[in-house]
Amino acid sequence: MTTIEDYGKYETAWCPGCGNFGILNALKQALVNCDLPPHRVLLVSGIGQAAKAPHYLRANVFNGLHGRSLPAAIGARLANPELTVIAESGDGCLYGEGGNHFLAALRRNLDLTILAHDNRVYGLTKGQASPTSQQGMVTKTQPHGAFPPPFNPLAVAVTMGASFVARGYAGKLEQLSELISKAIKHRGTALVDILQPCVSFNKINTFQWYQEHCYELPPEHDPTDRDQALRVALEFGENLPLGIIYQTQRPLFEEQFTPLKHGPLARQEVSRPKLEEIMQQYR
Ligand SMILES: Cc1ncc(C[n+]2csc(CCOP(=O)(O)OP(=O)(O)O)c2C)c(N)n1
Ligand code: SF4
Repeated sequence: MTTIEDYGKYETAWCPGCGNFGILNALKQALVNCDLPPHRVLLVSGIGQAAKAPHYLRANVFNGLHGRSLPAAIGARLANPELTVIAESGDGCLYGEGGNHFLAALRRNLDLTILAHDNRVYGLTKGQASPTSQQGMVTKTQPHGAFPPPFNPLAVAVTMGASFVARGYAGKLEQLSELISKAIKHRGTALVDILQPCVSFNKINTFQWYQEHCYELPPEHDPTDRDQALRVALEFGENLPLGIIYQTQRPLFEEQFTPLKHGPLARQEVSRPKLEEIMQQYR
């Protein structure tokens, strides 16, 4: 049986009080709830404060370029579908630099989990506005306030045909670890956008602000109803719903990827003579 100790305990480089701590603890708890031993888990991230999260868990880790967690996660999942693959990204990394990978991943529907640490700011580079920053937010690089309206990740995910779309909050640990467990168990690409205070650079969306503006989706909400899900996802201002917004089942990309019919790529024999033959065509 997997225990929380299996995932280790490490010193972090985050500011005291950062919302990332809650996400890290919720993820560990979810992995234990799913009884997943660390050697079966791969955490993939890009660059940022959120992207450091995999460094603080004892599991397989790939830390790549800013915005590029998803291409690496998709490649790893295709090479070895026996791994549970979790991509962790900041809102800048996932929705800004990695925006196109985000759209492609939702359409493809591989079996992977995406955790967006959404602090609505570029934390690592000291507080510039990110795609999800509130309109009008004043920063050192946006002294007159960020003017574009914020990117709504959940509405985009529902309209792109994502098969699991949820919102959690770093200050509600139990609910968050339950959402992450459900996302991991879901067969398909699961997005959990996690509202995360950045105590150093986001002075608008604080723990208190989220406490006042988040509400739990009522039991009447039917996550299989796409129209209802879209209406809920479009609530993206003063009231922010928490919970599973949309869930459906559709074919996995892996199941349609012909080479995997012979088992995981990681276990398939490479024919050196055949490879040589192919290489000759390009010489
Ligand atoms: C292609 C590229 N552009 C910009 C940077 C500089 N950079 C590093 S981290 C970062 C912001 C990270 O913000 P976010 O992804 O929201 O994560 P957070 O630090 O807030 O968790 C930026 C702009 C980079 N490393 N690579
Ligand atoms: S700058 Fe913000 S996101 Fe980064 S560690 Fe500090 S509080 Fe957390």
